[in-house]
Amino acid sequence: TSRRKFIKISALGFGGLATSSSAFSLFGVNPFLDAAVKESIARKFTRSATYCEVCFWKCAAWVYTNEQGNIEKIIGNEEDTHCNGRLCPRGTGGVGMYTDEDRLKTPLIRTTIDGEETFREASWEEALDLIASKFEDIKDKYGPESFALLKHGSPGSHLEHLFKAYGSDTIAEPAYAQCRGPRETGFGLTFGSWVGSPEPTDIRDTKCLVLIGSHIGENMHNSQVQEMSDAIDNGAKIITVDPRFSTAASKSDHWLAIKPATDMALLLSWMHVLIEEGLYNKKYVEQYTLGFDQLKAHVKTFTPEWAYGITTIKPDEIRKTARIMAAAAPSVIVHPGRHVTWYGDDSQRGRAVAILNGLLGSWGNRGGFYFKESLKVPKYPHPEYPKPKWGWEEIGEKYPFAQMGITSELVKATIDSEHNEHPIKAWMIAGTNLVQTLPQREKTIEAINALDFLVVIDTMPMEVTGYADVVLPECTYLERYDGIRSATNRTPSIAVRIPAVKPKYDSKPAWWISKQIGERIGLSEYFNYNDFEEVIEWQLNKLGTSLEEMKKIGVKNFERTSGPLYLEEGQEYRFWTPSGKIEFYSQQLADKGFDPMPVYTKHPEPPQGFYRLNYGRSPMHTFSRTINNPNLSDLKSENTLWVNPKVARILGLKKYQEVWLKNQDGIVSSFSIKVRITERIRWDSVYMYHGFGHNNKKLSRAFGKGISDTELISQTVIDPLMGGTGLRGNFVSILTENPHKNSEI
Ligand code: MGD
Ligand code: SF4
Repeated sequence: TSRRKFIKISALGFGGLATSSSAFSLFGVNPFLDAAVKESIARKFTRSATYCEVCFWKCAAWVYTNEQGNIEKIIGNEEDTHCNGRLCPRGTGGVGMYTDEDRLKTPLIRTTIDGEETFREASWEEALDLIASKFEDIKDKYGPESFALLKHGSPGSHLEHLFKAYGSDTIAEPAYAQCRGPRETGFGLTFGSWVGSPEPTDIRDTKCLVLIGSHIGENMHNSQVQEMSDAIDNGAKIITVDPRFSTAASKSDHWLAIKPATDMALLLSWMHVLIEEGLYNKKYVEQYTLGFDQLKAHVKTFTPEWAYGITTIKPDEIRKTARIMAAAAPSVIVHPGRHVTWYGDDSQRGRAVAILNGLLGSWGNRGGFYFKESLKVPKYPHPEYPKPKWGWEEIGEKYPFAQMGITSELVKATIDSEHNEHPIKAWMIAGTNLVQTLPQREKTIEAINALDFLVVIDTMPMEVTGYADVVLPECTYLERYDGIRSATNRTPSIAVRIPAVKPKYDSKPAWWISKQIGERIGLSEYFNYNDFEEVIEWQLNKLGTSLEEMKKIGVKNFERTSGPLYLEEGQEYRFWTPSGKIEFYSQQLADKGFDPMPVYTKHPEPPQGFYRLNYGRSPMHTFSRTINNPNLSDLKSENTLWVNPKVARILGLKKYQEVWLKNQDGIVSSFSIKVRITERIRWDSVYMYHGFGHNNKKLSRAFGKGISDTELISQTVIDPLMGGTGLRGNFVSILTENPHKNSEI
């Protein structure tokens, strides 16, 4: 049946890779290799341990290199409890990040030749000297706080060390305010604990999984996808709430095709049913929660009939699904989602999801949320960091529940730095393609233009590198050491990243770059090692192992020490909230003038002739970083525009017709996109995969392929609790004539 096909998501990907690239043809279906084949591989090839950097799940893997020193393949490390020994298709294709001939090859410095700005190649010596002099200049003129770091992924931690040693805590990453931040706030306020990554969702043992705009399967978070297919095999009920018939929806018992932007009404109504029908987990609620009576009164009027008028989901369907959850409770998961910056009330929606889980008693129970554990990797000794006079917390608007730097506030403060008591004058960008990642692109560019200095560290010539004063080519994860991966799971594990090959071209690892800059600006004592290998060795020794051992095994698993995975029957338990209970009613919110319990707010709807711009992940790609990867681009080279047949009829659109999009503010897409006519999307929305539509011509495979959703996001709604950027309130009209006919892009 179609439910079983889900498992093949990964098999499909591997199959595709096997035929699409000669490097993979030999061992394309790697997760299923038998022992004999593996042994013969081991004899022919050298293997080195790594963990994947194609997304941030960090699955441990073996990299096999042949006698000529070329990487032949990457396969999952069987001992890794974090990924169960399997990689997703992107991870298998990760070698493309190394082989990509478009990679940055040498440091570049902006210069003007004949009145034209261009890059010239430079030596590392020259580029690093220049950067170091800028670090000194900014410090002398404004203080170190005025140099900001915008980062993502492994390079970020090395550079964060440099910045903190230098005296700057003006640091932010898009994975917070443009991604997971709101759910962390919502769950933090309710359970006193962040969800974190990976989510401690006990999907393997669940009886009911509820996905709200979270499309596991396309959102290829390896072990979650594996656990979800196991859960399906075990007969778990899947309920998917999505305006789009996602892959997860196609495997679901119930697909609730909700009207976009109305999820809060559904969540409140589910609470209403659970409480009014007495289906909530009474023992659990009594023992562990606070504010049930207030919640009961609060949701009294949120009947399924009320929600129907808002969400377009039939009252019967709302009741039925609430009863399914209750029947499965406490082995039920209302998934917190991952990319949750949608409509600006996202932390409150996170709260609603958390409260629903509280009513069902899923937190701390088998098949719900387990108590996660990780190993603390000891810090390599260094002098204390100086205390910055100000940092990300002082910049821009104040959000009382923000716990990390807010990228968009940093951008705003940079634009405004002339009139700002906390001026931001220079940026280092590492591992994030900010121009393609933050909405309101013109603001990011305006901020960049206002800077005294911009250095970008990347592996590829991306959109953002084009704006830099200095570009530093980092080598890929396959060519470098990085910090120890300590995974947070049912049981702790660590994994190491050892270079499988020498850095190609003139590229260098971020740890080396940080050390070189640090030494040039008098911070040598923070970099008290010759090679990062020494740092890892020291840390591994403290953890009772060694680099030598880890090179052989790649991953080390540890026993739990924090106690059982789940609550024992009736166990006393103190949650990390002020009251020690799961807070249905949040005094913390009330004290700061926010709604202590979530409320439904109506969000703008598409004007006549416009459709809501909905976007999500492609299983073959991670944001914009993989689109040019030769292996992954082979599998999916461009995005398409999902359009409902009704809309196609009205507009006279044909299958695969080329169209352009224009948003509510008159912004027109740079490139065209092909139409995919499908019932899988509601008539009031269109959908596309995120990450495409690159406009850097240096990306030979990705340039001009498909449309960038980010480019069309000019309206945002900011989450007042933590500063998250709500991205889903944009509307587009579909143009069938090329709007750029007379202009060159
Ligand atoms: P990418 O666009 O993939 O993701 O935002 P980003 O982190 O900016 O850019 C990653 C950059 O890192 C690329 O330039 C890549 O070449 C570079 N890179 C890859 N590997 C390395 C390396 O080893 N070293 C260095 N130095 N650089 C490397 C992600 C962010 O985007 C997130 S987390 C989310 S959830 C949001 N998603 C999202 C969305 O779905 N839609 C829209 N419109 N915007 C979004 N923005 C957010
Ligand atoms: Fe790599 Fe896939 Fe794991 Fe992400 S989920 S780390 S891309 S193998």
